[in-house]
Amino acid sequence: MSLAMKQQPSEEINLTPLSITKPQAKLYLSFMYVAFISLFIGGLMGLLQVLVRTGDFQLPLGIGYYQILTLHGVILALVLTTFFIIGFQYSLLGKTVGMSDKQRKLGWLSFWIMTIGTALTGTAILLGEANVLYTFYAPLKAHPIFYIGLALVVVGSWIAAFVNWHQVYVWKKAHPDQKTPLLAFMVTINMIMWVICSIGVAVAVLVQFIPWSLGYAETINVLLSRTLFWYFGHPLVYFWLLPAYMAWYAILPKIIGGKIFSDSLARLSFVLFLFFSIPVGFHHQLTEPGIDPTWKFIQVVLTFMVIIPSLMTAFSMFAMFETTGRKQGATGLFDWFKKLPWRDVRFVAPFVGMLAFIPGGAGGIINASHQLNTLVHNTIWVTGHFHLTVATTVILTFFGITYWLIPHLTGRKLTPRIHKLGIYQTIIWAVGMLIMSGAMHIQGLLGGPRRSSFSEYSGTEQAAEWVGYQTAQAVGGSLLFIGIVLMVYIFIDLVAFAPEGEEEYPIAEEEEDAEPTPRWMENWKLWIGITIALILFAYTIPMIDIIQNAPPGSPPFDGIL
Ligand code: HAS
Repeated sequence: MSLAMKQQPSEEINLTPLSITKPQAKLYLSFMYVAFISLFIGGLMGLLQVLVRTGDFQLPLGIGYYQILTLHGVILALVLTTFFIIGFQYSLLGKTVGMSDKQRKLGWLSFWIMTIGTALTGTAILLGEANVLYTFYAPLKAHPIFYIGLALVVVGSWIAAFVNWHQVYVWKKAHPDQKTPLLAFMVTINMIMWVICSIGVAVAVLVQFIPWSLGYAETINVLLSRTLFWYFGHPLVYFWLLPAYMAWYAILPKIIGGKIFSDSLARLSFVLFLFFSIPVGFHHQLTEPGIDPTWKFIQVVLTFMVIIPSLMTAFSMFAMFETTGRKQGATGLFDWFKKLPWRDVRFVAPFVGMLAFIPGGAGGIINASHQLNTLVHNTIWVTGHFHLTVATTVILTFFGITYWLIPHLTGRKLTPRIHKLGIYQTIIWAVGMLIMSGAMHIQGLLGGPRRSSFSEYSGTEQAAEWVGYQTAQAVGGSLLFIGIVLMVYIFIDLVAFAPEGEEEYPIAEEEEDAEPTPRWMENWKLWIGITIALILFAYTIPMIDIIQNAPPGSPPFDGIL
């Protein structure tokens, strides 16, 4: 019997709905500290990369390009995101369903395990012992500490997932007749998706990479390791996206003075993400030999299914903006647009993120189309795609959250000065990304490879064509670094220097006359059952094939220089 089931409701459970205590705030903030330190380190590496790729800058002190590229990818894509998300989600649950002292202590355990893991992985990279990039594709081999550190980050995040589910479970026990608050429902889904998908990378790391890097296994099944990675890697991108969607669906309406457009639609889109995020990893391996084309085709079809909940989200956002504007007196077809709070950085930053997702999402649809993928795969177009999606849509939404979450947790005010600085920060980010990501997309279409340092490729004409775009990327990347410095300054101000006061934790409500959300929306057994069935359908036969008909395994390559 679980802990919660043994407890009596209410008194012993120590629910703290709708208020965040100081010890809780300390836990949530700790995750944010790691996230913002990561932002600075990762951003600095990004700046160095774009400078190297102009051909006019050399890294000092024998530092290798692939060393900083690995640090950039790991620290931004894996560490910054995971820490921000877990800290944010803890705060969402603390606010909507409450957090007991026991849960908070387990929250600290998750924090420390993740932090130790990050330190180990970071050390391996800094020592030049793990030049394997964030996807750590075999047969590139890193020091075992790199993989052990990553495994610890995953284990810490699982503890966070179990704490989150326990928080919701305890609340549900105490409120059996009420629907789970929307944000708590969304966190539950995101963590179910995360745990199911990260089992793939955990198996790859524990069963394949660690024994191989320690020398216990001579060779590695390369295709199996990549397949397990992408079983994890695609849902990973939705693990980043869904917290941004949480803010779009359930927080932005409050900021713009509106209501949630549809609670049921929001929940349904999250359930669809759970179904279709995982059985689609092959769309990252479309050019990979050794996977039967039928199964690639099936996973491409499933990939097109995962576009639907994003289209539902786009519809929902337009509807929410329009209804809010009309309630505030807008008339005509597009007047509501003018009613949006254009001076409120808590709105502007995520809104620019949404705008970026229009080309970012369209690029994803291009990537997923098998024939077009052959044109863009392994080119820097893909890098352009993910700088629009994760590094703009997601990160600008996270910045938007930072403007109210941090002062709420530290008991300070978002001053007009910081507010204005935030608007400049958003503009700088948008312009920098437009230049950098735009140049990456074009250079990719001209054949420019991704994951590569500056090279003249023995003076070929085609490579000479790319240099102008690489210079443009350096201009955009430098603007982005200025954006990072501004954001870190804003963060420090909100943590330690802004005047004391109260900042709202904005959680939107439903319309008074909203249709009730159907009870079957919380049929967890059904949702998890369908998810597992889809995964088994999409992966069982190709996995057996990959294992049974594997070519000889590969001995390790000790990283790239
Ligand atoms: Fe992707 C590669 C396909 C979304 C991240 N993607 C990557 C990689 C990353 C990444 C990191 O099929 C590189 C991995 C690596 O290192 O190799 N991606 C897709 C598809 C989608 C998609 C189909 N990706 C994302 C998101 C990411 C992300 C989200 C991060 C957060 N991606 C691919 C494929 C590859 C790939 C292939 C492999 C390429 C290769 O060959 O290597 C879809 O989910 C996209 C659906 C999105 C939409 C947009 C909806 C728009 C919305 C905004 C509405 C705006 C409003 C504003 C309301 C259909 C919701 C109002 C505006 C007014 C004007 C008022």
